[in-house]
Amino acid sequence: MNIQHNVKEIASHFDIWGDFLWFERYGSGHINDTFLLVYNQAGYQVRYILQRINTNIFKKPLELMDNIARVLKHSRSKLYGRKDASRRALTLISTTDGGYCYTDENDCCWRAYLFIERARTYDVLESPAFAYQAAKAFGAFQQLLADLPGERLFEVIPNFHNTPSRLADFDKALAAAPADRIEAAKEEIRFVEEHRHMAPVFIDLLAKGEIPERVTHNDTKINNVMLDDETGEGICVIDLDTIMPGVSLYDFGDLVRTSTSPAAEDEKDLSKVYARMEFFEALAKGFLEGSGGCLTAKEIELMPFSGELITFEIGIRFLTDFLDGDHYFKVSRPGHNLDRCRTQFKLVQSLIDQEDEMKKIMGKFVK
Ligand code: ADP
Ligand code: GN1
Ligand code: MG
Repeated sequence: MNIQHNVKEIASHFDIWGDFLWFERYGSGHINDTFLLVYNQAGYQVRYILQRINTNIFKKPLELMDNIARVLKHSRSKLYGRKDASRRALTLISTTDGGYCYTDENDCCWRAYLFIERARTYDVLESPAFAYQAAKAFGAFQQLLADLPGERLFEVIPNFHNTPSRLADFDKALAAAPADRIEAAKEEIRFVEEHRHMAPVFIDLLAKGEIPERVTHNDTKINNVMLDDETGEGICVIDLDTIMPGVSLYDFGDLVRTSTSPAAEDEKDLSKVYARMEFFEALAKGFLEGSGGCLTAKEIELMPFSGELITFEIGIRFLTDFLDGDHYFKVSRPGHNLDRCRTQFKLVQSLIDQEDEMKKIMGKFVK
């Protein structure tokens, strides 16, 4: 879906001075629409990010923005006095009437951020050094959220990482799916059946109090952290829409899902999809260091399994959307969601096959 927006007019509702020069679509996210804005401010080109929040998915954008504002205020308090604070935490731009969200005449909700310069995101990683840096930043983010003051954050999408509930959605979609889609996905449907026992592991442990509920990011895919162009350091965690109460293992797992394979999430050649153990090692080291001792022994023990579980969960979500007619994730070709599902399940298998190796790697970090 490629909706045309009057971006310049929408941008005029934010507190940005200078002359609007141009804009372009930006990023490769599956949910929101992101634009880069460029202004002339006293002879300098200054950039901003403008985003349309997808309100089909995020039904309560004001509560969502309230979560983000609280987290950013907390980050800022920890960065107090640092010259580079505006590169280390997102900075929201107020609307001209003092809010954080502008609602246009089509009821679309918009927000704007300062653009973080001299840093970038990667969809696929080429070096374990980057995996280490990215995981360290997400680990530090986990630690930062551990003492977020105030009441429980708003649950932006209930059951977001409740794998059994994702499985139930899949069962419903399968029951209603057209025969041609079921036929196209028969191998993947079988994979779900063979692995459905994995689904409840984290939710059950959470219910039993064996792993804690925390404030978590919930979308720690590798292109949601900005790495510094010069040093490679993970300087800023972005894409904060899904911050809410959750399980930290899903955050570590999503790093495994999106960093260990050398192939894109929608790669058609499945021989290119497999988990690289040197990347797993870099991720584990970075996440443990970054989180600064805030994880429990049980959470650490389950880190190898976390990549398997979330990759299975996201594969189920892509498959569900395929069976359901592709309404949730943005797609740019027929069968796109099925291709994505296939890479996920190939990666799940590769991770399962190397679970002993992952456990051995963890032994290097814990006594
Ligand atoms: P989505 O929910 O669609 O994934 P993101 O918030 O992750 O949206 O933004 C999409 C991309 O835009 C990111 O991967 C990143 O490359 C870029 N981006 C987002 N916010 C900023 C920012 N403040 N500064 C620079 N680049 C950004
Ligand atoms: C979506 O917005 P983006 O592209 O960062 C999705 C995640 C999935 C991811 C799969 C709100 O993330 O949950 O893991 O696609 N976000 C939402 O790539 O559903
Ligand atoms: Mg993103």
